[in-house]
Amino acid sequence: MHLVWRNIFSFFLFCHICLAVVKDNFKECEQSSFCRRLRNLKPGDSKYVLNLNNLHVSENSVETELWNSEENVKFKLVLTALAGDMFRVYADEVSPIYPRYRVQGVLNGEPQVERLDVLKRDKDEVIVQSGDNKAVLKSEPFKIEFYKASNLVAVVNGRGLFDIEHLRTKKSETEGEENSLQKEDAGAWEENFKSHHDSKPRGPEGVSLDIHFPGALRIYGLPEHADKLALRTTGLGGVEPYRLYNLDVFEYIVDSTMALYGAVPVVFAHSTTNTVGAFWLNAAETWVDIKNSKDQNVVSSLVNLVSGQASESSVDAHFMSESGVVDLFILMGPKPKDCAKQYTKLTGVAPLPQYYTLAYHQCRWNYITEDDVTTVVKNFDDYNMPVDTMWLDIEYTDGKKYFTWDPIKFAHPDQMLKNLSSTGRNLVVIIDPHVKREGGYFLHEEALANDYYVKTKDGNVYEGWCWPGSSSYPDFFNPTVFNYYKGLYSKLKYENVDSDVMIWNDMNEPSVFNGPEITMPKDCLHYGGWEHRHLHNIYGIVYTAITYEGLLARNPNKRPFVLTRAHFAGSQRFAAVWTGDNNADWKHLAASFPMCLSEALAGISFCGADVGGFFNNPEPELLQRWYQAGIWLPFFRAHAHIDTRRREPYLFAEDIRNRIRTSLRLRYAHLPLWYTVFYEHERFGEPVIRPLFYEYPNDSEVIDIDNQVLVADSVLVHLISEPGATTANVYLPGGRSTYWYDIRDFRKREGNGFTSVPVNLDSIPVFYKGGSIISRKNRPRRASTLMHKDPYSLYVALDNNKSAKGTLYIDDNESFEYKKQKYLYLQFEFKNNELSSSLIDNTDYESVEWIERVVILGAPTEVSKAVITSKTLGSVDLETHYEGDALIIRKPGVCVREAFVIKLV
Ligand code: NBV
Repeated sequence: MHLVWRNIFSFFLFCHICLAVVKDNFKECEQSSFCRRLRNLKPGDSKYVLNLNNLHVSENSVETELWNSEENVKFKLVLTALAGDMFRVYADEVSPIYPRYRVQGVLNGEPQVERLDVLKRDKDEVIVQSGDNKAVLKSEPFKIEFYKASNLVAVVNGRGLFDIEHLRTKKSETEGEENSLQKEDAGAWEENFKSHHDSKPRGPEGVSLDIHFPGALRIYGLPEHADKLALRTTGLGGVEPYRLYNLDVFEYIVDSTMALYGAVPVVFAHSTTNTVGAFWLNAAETWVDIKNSKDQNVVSSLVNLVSGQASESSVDAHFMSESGVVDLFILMGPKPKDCAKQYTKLTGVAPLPQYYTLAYHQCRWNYITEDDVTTVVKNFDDYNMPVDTMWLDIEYTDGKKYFTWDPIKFAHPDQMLKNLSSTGRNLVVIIDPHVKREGGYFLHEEALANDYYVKTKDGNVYEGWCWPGSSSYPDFFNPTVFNYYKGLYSKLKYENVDSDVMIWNDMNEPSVFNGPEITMPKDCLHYGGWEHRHLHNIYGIVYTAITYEGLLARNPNKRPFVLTRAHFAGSQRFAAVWTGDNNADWKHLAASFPMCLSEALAGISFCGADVGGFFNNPEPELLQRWYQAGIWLPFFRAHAHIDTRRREPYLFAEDIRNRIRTSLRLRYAHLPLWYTVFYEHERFGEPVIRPLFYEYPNDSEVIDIDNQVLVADSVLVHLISEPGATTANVYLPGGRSTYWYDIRDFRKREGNGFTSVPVNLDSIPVFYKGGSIISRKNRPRRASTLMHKDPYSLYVALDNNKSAKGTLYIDDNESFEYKKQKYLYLQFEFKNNELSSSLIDNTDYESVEWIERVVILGAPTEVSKAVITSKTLGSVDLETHYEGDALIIRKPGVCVREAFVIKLV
């Protein structure tokens, strides 16, 4: 047996060496029996009928019987109105042979319900209303239409693809299918499925549902895929449905609907007049077919052309899951902002992170000794490049036994941590879920003794193969294991050290080298007797919930930082994510923007991609462009595979070093902005980075743009993802009355759509939006932790009315005191030639930072001086001068905590 595993292990390593995604290791829909079955459902009249004679009405919901008329099986269907303009559609079998799995722990608490009124009720149709939202339940064929005011925005079962496979009726039929498939394709996953049948004859239990979005031009969502932001039509040209199944895919390819490490089953259908979302709460393997009417057959467009009929655009989404119940949330919008807030209302937001976690992270597989770590940091210092956090990959452990340290290379972790924190630096170490099966390893022994591991279908401890060799996997769904594992983080606590070790969770899909599709067999058993198939996609989020809680229990005064690879809806509450093992090529750099934008729309704003590319060695131009772009994604970390050449930025020639240093400093200068936007994300539930359509929903030109991000609504960044670029085709939105200021020279441009902007190697196009006020800290430092008392510079970018507004959030950068009103949330406003500040909330934080400079972009000409007025300063004249088109006000000298007015004279 061990020999077999060893071979598999060598194969796995070989795969890393040959550096190509092993596409055949992963299923296509045809090879997954449930996907094949559900995808073969034919559109048409649904066999499901709602028995509206039998309707139970409560204050917030209606409940009725749903009947599969062909197989005579009864289901119950509940439609509930939720607070914040949402509906929930829930359907489950009335008397199942076995209960179906209902997802736990993903929602941020039980959703708040809203009043619902029945407007009409007869045997064919029931109309309910909640606020200005309406739902119409139709009996036969079964359908639910959703209206925003009088506009039809979504139709559940519009194409008749709703199905809940009844456990018993189809068993023999499916077994036939399984057998015939095995002849065609004896994939390991099918073996698993078969053995599942042998052990526990639940039968097929797939769930399928289609949603039609009339009027929609595009649909977004369903991270994680290395694909464009706007989802494409599947089926066409053999494009596979978007697959949601958390998998460890080596060197993934871009422009693909293949599954990756994370799965967030939410979509947003968008038109210039309306946006509506749908969240499919299901933790089993899921595939989603998308049809954009724009891609539908040319013939029907021609027919319409001839007949003079304008065909309305629409999008269809068809969700297919292997098991579970139907639990669908319709987010009624009507704008992208509303949908984003509705979704975070359901699944939560990212808690405000510590300030330093928004700064630069330096990682590599691996920094090999404590001295190595010290030397790298020293080099950053010597070359005047800022860095906040050093990362240790798996080699820091004693033989891949997590919660231990290599006794020789990392013999003094406390000392290492002290050294780091003495210069304001922090440490993150990796902790993976697999446990080395080695006698004497405390974790393995305790897990064995206490029966903590996931079991095989026969009830034995499941053994898989991962980095440490033979490994087992704790069953984190068991509350006892949850609490036990949580407690382990106290082992990484060092007394008398200022900084806490933070955590990177990897391989938590879970990755199993010799498992089907490099993961855990679906028939493995979890707490409560649930098979792995039902909850696969939430193994990773549960693991990160433990980490978050473990860090919090270890130090209740410091905000935890966790980075995770596997993720699901709601992961934002516990961890940041990165896009996994990308490659050092231009296409992967290009993919980083749409991938993180998609995550951000799906609630997971704290996202980044390995700067430089994980596999392979980036050419210097690529590396520079990656830094220039990476500083504008929320999570900013450089990382590299163990086989790559060292590429810490100070190792390069002077011109390259200078450009990377400039990028790093630009990130550090904008940390007050990032911190403020993260605070606002926690408070208001909007994404930290946004695609253009989010802020400009009425503009049909922007619906496919995903090479630009907006930081909140005020900074626009255009990615350069090809070598040798001399110009960039930047889309400046908003129309002629919207101004965009190039941050390099403060030149003003109008929002006229596509604009050719010259570029050289020194920078990529970045603009401040006219009408915003951005707070920066421009003094270069070695680490963000050393910038706390540094003064602010305010960049006031005027709009066409010569006014601007902006916010700034300030607190102690690390603790939870802000929850006790110890913070400042400031509003700056410029109008009538006056800049003023005021407090948004009646709170206080004893900030000593002051304002050292105000830069006014698009400033009035012929200003000769400025006068500041504040309580402590009284009235003082300030020096002003012009730099190009910008007016600089030097040294206002006022403490940021104090209200002030600066008048231009
Ligand atoms: O722990 C090693 C790597 C890590 O560096 C990378 O960031 C993860 O995505 N890990 C995957 C395991 C194997 C990578 C080939």
